[in-house]
Amino acid sequence: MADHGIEGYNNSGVSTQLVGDYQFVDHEKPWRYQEGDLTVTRGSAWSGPGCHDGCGVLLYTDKDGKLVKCEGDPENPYNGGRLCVRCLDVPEVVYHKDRLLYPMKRDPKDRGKDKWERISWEEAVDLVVDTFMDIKEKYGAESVVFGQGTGRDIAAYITRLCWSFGSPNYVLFLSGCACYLPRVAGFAATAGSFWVADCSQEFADRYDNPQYQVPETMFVWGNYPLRANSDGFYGHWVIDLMKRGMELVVIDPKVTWMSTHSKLHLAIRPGTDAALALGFLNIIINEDLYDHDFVDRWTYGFDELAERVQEYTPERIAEITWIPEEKIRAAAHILAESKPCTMQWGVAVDMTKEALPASQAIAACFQITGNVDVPGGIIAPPEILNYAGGWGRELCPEETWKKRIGLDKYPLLNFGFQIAQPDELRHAMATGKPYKIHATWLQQNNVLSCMGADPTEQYIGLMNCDFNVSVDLFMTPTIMATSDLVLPASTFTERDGIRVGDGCQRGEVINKVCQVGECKSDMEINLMVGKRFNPEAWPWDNVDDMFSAMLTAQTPFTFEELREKHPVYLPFSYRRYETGLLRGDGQPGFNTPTGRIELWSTFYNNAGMDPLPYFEEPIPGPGSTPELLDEYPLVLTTGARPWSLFHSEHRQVQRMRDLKKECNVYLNAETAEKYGLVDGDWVWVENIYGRCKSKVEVTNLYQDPRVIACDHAWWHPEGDPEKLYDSHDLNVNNLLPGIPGKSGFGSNYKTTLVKLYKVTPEDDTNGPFQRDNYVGQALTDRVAEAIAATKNK
Ligand SMILES: Nc1nc2c(c(=O)[nH]1)N[C@H]1C(S)=C(S)[C@@H](COP(=O)(O)OP(=O)(O)OC[C@H]3O[C@@H](n4cnc5c(=O)[nH]c(N)nc54)[C@H](O)[C@@H]3O)O[C@H]1N2
Ligand SMILES: Nc1nc2c(c(=O)[nH]1)N[C@H]1C(S)=C(S)[C@@H](COP(=O)(O)OP(=O)(O)OC[C@H]3O[C@@H](n4cnc5c(=O)[nH]c(N)nc54)[C@H](O)[C@@H]3O)O[C@H]1N2
Ligand code: SF4
Ligand SMILES: [Mo]
Repeated sequence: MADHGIEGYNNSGVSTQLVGDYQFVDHEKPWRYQEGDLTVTRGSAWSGPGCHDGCGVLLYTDKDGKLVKCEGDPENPYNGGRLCVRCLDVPEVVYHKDRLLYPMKRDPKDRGKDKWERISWEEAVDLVVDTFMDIKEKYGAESVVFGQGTGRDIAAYITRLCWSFGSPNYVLFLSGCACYLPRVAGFAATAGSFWVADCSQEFADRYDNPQYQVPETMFVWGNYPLRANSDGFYGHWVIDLMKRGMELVVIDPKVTWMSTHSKLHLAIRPGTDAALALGFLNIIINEDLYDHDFVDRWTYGFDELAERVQEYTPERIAEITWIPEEKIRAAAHILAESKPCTMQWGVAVDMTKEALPASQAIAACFQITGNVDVPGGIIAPPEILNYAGGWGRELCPEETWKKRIGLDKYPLLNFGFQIAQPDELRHAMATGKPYKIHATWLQQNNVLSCMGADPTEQYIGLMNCDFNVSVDLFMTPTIMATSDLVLPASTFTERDGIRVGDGCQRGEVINKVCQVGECKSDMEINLMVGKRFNPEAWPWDNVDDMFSAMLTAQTPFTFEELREKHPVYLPFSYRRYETGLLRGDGQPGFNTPTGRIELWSTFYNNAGMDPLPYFEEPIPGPGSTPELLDEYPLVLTTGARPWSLFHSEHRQVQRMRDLKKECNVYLNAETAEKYGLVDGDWVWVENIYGRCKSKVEVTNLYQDPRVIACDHAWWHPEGDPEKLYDSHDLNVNNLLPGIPGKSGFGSNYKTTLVKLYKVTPEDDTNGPFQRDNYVGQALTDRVAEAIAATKNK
């Protein structure tokens, strides 16, 4: 991992140029050049394996075309030569013996058995096309689901495949879409677009740009940027800024490197972030610490917000969040008094049931203090290539579009969202209601081990399908359990590509330098299959032509031109709400109906939701179900990112596994002693929904004895395929019911109530997914029953 010890990124020495509106680095060498015996290719690392960033890389290949090393590109302003261990060691991933190398099919009656038959690409494509087209004819295109995982490089191509096939059911099987979308919605609802911390990432000359100003303070909220590098935000920018004088306030139940280097660490009770933000607003408004001029001129609904936050007094918020009142007050003052103050937030904000009002409340803290669209504040990135939300929505016929699963229950989905609601879709697949799902296409998604809440219901739904296709780099528990056909995908070193979404909107190119087995890139696969579904929607002869078409629709560059110029940046300026650059109609103001930041959201109001932010106690939890505390006394958070693993990936890669050996549950010494546990004990972590196995790590990082944490997405690639690599025992999502927030967005991935007990030889497995034992009906009933049962005790 690029470490905290190394020199901060300094742009001196990298010169930049402007062409038309675009700014780019003036490279001395071409995009591919020779260095001794090795060929060096400049490019980007945007997946696979997974990552949200796509740092600038130099890929070194030998005379046989073999990748020998991957280095950070010092001329790339994004990462300035730095790389994480997962990129530095990417040759081990590329040439790993467990890579899927060719298409394989299996008889559907052998699902769960390691009985695969190698087939040719022609046969594989015929099989997909014939089966999907047959299902479409018999049951309608909506009965085929297209699912992806997190923001690896697939959204544009899988949406186009889904919609050009005619299905409206494109999905991320993540309960309540509880990653990124709630935060996007929280900002979009109030300020018309997504906003991010300004770390100078919009300028090719970075911190040297004369317009830029270093923030006085950054709030790091439910995110650990050094490890996660999430959503196009390179974590080490935070350290670059700390070296330039910026201070931190960290809101995280865990002690981290950042929290120990912060001015203030608020060790919050998981799931109560909305309450904390509303508490900040209460203090900032009641103590008159907000920016009057900005609020008067540029916001809408301030009085209503001021009234709403009166119920969230600092005393009450201290009780809810388990943060001492004086720390809450101190943080609110830092937030309001730092000029500028910025905020980098993460998935912990999305991973509570009422995530939309949480995001809205946090956004408001930075909006009413005048930190919007100022240097070093929070900024809305201009979009170079706007395909991240999907490509080609018009290809799906209106009649079928109306059948998108979840629309009837969650009207918000109609307001700019183009996905199916994942929990409703999971229920539909298990129950056949409102209609039966017959086939799935899963690309970059190991749903049974990582993404899906309630993996048993997810499993039942997949098993109910006639035909499941997966596209992946490696065999996974999901593929072993449920797939009938698997297609082998390329890593970023084996493919061409362009970066089309997520955060900092620079134009980047991914360059192919090697070939492994018969692997093909996701883009090539989708182009091949898409052409057969709907030739008019996929008119290109090859992927480079497809990329050029995407580029020239929105920029002046072809793929070959971008290859040379990569990375390119759009011009960027501040206070665009004054200059009319934030709105399509060129008028000053924000991109909202009132032209102001809507603290009282007309958008939410129109969607039938509460227009103001609020807090609801997570269920189950100490605030909502205190009666469960006797049996389930511990608050559990899950899935804090480790350095070397990206979700369920990397466990077969020895170097990465050496850095993270097992699925751990983390407890402090007091808690461990109370339950008679020591380091290395295997325990069951159990709640009212289910249980999973984890290895105890006694740590002082969770200082509150009531709070513990567990890793997510675990399986043992070295384990028995027919026991699904222990996935069903190790998956903490067995404890997560998948009940979304009122809007259909948000879900409690990071908060529940559990107990711990030792694994014994007599009781050491959940067994396989239990189709027969599964209750099957909505899990809400199970919660109600479980709570009723404890009440009756
Ligand atoms: N190495 C690696 N990088 C990744 C990923 C990966 O799996 N591995 N996954 C990628 C993906 S898809 C995402 S969404 C991002 C997510 O990246 P982050 O947003 O950083 O998410 P986490 O690491 O899950 O959690 C961040 C911090 O929130 C804290 N936390 C836990 N519960 C709460 C809570 O209730 N409130 C608050 N305020 N804090 C809490 C955790 O202790 C942790 O330190 O990372 C991306 N990057
Ligand atoms: N308990 C708990 N669960 C969580 C979370 C948590 O914090 N706690 N975090 C959640 C979040 S935020 C997210 S976004 C989801 C993520 O969930 P997913 O994104 O579905 O992650 P994975 O399960 O790792 O599945 C990704 C699969 O894609 C494959 N892959 C990687 N790169 C490529 C590629 O380029 N092409 C192809 N075809 N395949 C590729 C990998 O080998 C892997 O099998 O997990 C969620 N799950
Ligand atoms: S953030 Fe890390 S893993 Fe992701 S592209 Fe950059 S170096 Fe690679
Ligand atoms: Mo995510």
